[in-house]
Amino acid sequence: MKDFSLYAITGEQFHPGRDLVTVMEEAILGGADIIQLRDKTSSKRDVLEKARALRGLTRKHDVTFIVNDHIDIALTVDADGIHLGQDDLPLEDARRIMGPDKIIGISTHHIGEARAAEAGGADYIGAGPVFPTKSKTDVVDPVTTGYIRQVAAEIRIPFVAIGGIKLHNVDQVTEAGAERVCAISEIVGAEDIKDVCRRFRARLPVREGK
Ligand code: TZP
Ligand code: MG
Repeated sequence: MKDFSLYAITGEQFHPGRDLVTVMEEAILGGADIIQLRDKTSSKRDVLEKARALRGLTRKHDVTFIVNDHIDIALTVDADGIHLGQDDLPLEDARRIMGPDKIIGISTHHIGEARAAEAGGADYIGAGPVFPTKSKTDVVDPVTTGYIRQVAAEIRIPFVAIGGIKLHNVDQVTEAGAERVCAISEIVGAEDIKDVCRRFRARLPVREGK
């Protein structure tokens, strides 16, 4: 997959009254180089519509586009890939459906899950929630930066730190070994989204992606 640095995930509850595509375009213009559509509440039709719109946006800017949960929607809009949690379709089955060229990302909360994802052919993993977060409804204890250190030391595929990551604590995750970070609320809930993304990018190692 094309490498990336700053991963922005949608969270429409954080920008009431602001248009989804406009918000995500601001993130891209600020330096987000991978975008994920994550929508746990809308109807399948509505998620599909949003996916089409974001596919158009991400093509325009040549950034990677990932759909959370819905493999059928990812394939329908020709997204670059899918992101799956531990309770979603197993990696092996998802790979069979998506084919060898699509990106599959897997959420992990401990090193056993990270090892399994790497061994199973995931393209990247998410590691988190590093810090407490209000963006995820199912309660999961924070994995802390200790988990980031463990993943950085052992896992060879790209990993992205996620969960409660803000401009004020991003240095803690990069010091623990994360080269890529992901955020929802800090990015899409910001008044000046572009500025927040620029500030994140300035704290991350420069990558080829964009
Ligand atoms: N997976 C682990 S934490 C999280 C997800 C989707 C939510 C991250 O949101 P925020 O607002 O950046 O804490
Ligand atoms: Mg899921």
